[in-house]
Amino acid sequence: MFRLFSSGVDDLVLVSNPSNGEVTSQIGARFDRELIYTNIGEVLIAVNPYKSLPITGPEFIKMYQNASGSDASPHIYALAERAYRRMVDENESQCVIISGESGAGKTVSAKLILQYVTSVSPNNSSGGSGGGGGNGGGIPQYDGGSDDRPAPPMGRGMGMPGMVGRGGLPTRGAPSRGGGPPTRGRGGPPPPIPQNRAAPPQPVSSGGGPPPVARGPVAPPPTRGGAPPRGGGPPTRGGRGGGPPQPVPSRGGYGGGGSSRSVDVEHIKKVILDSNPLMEAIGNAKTVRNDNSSRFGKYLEIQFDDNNAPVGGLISTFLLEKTRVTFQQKNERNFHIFYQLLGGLDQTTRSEWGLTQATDFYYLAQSKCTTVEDVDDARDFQEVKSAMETVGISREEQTEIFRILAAILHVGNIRFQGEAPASVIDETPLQWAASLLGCDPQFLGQSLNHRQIQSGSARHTQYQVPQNPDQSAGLRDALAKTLYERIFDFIVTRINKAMSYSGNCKVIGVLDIYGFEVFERNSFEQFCINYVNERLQQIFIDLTVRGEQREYHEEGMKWKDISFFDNKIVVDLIDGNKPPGIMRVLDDVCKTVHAVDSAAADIKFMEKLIHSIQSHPHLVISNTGSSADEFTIKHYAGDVSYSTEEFCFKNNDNLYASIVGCLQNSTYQFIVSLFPENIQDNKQAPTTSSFKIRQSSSYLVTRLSACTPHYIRCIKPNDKKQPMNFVSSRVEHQVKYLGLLENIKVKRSGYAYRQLKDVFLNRFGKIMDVQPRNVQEFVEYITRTHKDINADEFEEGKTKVFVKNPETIFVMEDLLMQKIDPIGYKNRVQAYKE
Ligand code: AD9
Ligand code: MG
Repeated sequence: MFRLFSSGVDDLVLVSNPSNGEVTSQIGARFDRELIYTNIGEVLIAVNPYKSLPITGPEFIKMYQNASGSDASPHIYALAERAYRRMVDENESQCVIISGESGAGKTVSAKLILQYVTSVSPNNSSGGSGGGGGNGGGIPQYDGGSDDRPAPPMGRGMGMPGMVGRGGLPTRGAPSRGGGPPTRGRGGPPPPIPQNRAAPPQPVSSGGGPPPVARGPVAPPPTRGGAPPRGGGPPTRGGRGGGPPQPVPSRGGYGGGGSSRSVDVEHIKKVILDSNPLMEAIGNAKTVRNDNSSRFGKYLEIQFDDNNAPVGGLISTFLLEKTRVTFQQKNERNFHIFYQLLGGLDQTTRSEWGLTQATDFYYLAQSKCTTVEDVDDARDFQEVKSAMETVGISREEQTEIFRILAAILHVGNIRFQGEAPASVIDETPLQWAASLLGCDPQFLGQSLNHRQIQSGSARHTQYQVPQNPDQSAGLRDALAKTLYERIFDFIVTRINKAMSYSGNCKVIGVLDIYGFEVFERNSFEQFCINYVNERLQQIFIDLTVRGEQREYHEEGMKWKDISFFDNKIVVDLIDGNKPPGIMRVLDDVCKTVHAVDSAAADIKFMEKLIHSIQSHPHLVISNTGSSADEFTIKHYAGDVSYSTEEFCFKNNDNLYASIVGCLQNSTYQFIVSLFPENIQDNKQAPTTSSFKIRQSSSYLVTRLSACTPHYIRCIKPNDKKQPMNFVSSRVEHQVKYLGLLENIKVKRSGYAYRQLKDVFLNRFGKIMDVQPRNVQEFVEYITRTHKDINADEFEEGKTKVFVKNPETIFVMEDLLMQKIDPIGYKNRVQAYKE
């Protein structure tokens, strides 16, 4: 069904009177014809159809691969083709920046880009590309080196807003087992892991540490799942030979010491594609906005060699929403992997690990939502396992990972009561958790109801401070979140290892970060996410609006700047140094106020904020009294009020020494290896979350700025996930805050076309019988012979010629065709008429 307004233009630059309403109408008109893609110059707008349209897949890839840039209708493949082609032709790194709100289609878009690029690129590397080091694409590399190259300057994601790069998870040598575990007289054997299970054979303990017998967590009493079978005895390390062969990624001569470095490109392509379901399992969740919402940001760089084949890749992640492990809103779910595990794990292992159904575990049950329409968790679990194999996570390691996930579920069921130190209401979950983590249950219990605090100027005095039930629950949740985060980091590191490449390369980066968020109640997480979005908006403005105007100035053109909202002022408000921005104030408070009392620290933060940033056009603090607990930032995308509750606690993101100490004494070497830090070393100043997020977004901005950018602006047409339903008011809001109008205006009143004078004359000069000597001669000729072309269409800068209207260029292209290929031109006109 058609709307009243026009059927919509391919490129919104052609809209003669652009307004937010008009732009929305144009996009809507196309959407009604199932045209979900529209251009603004080279920016692609993509509206989520919420239904599968027959516009993707191999046939379409072929079509776009063969179409030359200007012939192609707006499509995500056209954008992908442009990026790939430019990388090939100009030997330059490219990036695709995808933005839009939750559920707008960013992740789907990112996957389509990957699908396109992996499918059009060759399957063989150039081989023999020589040793590591440099890169041809002009992108800053932190190191051209090997797998254990240093992580990018962004910490290793210990905090909520961490960012993991390759090599992010340092591997630890021999664990320092300082002090030894507290031994109690209760040393029964740990719940044994049977050796001769049917499928899949899953030997444990991937090496290094002592077999888990030395200490004795008590076997959990049989509850729901029945008693864990006590057969078997402890797994022996020597027994590994009996396990399945470790899947070693076949990578040709890679790492084999040979001089030829031909890479198994097909394998790399498989890793790139398979890493998606794996990353989604551990990083995505059902939210009220999106059944498969990404709860972390992801920047994937695919590395290409001289043959333009993908020979490697690097994933950087950031802002993992780890609070989701312990808390979800109503009707949302925890990360997919938990449900996949419960649905897909074999029965024997389930009962061995005390796994029953989702509703039995508080971390999964609290939100009253455990299933997602049209999602088969059990089937997805198989896909995840196979993806793990692809990236070289062995069966043994898979078991280690799954066991920790099971432990997290039991941890969530631990409840406390009484005075400090709080006591555990029911020992069962504690014992399950302890046994699955290879810890002594009493030691684990102690780490939860006591907090280790360092004191004194050199912080060498340690106190065990008893915790009340609420505080103990906080420690319990910290344990769950930390474990989860370490698994997440481990998997990212392994994917990166499977894709690692150290030769010359240029990259195509794809950024899929979760968009601007406004909830009823916004906390520190939203504050960080929205900050990153402000930074991304800045790059967008810089490249599409400011950059464009800068070029006109540089060329000495007559040009009146279009006004646009430059959000630098908001970015400075958040991360500025002088005057101090909000994050700086927060960090100062976190440094000085002892974080024991988190509420007091939040009050102090608010006081300081009011004091240091008294008036700012983008900051509103309506209640400046002693009970002030909220501030509002006027973001580029709208106003957001943040509740300061727990700001300091979350910013500090302490790793509790007692918890780490407990896990470092695990009988499972795998767990020990996830906690390589030296908790006795107090010299290292703890970095705050906000510091890390500033650092990782700067890193991101640097990486992106070194590439030629391509933009996809995703739009969500309605809030009910309804297929093909376009709610104009919802779309108009997004059109507004995405700054599309400014983008169009600059493009329109700017120049649709620009080219170096020689190149321009070389091409269009052919329209004339005698090659023109300069631009002026050409303009005189063309305006004399073609009355509909005006002289003010053209402007000469210092080095380039600019042409206002795209139509003028189309007319000139036509004239050129008529001149150089009259027969071909006639045929095309004929074909068009038919
Ligand atoms: V979030 O910020 O991670 O919560 P995204 O990533 O922007 O969000 P996503 O790509 O996950 O959204 O899209 C949400 C859902 O919309 C998908 O699961 C699909 O069901 C649906 N979708 C999105 N894009 C398309 C498309 N091009 N064609 C069909 C689509 N369905
Ligand atoms: Mg997403």
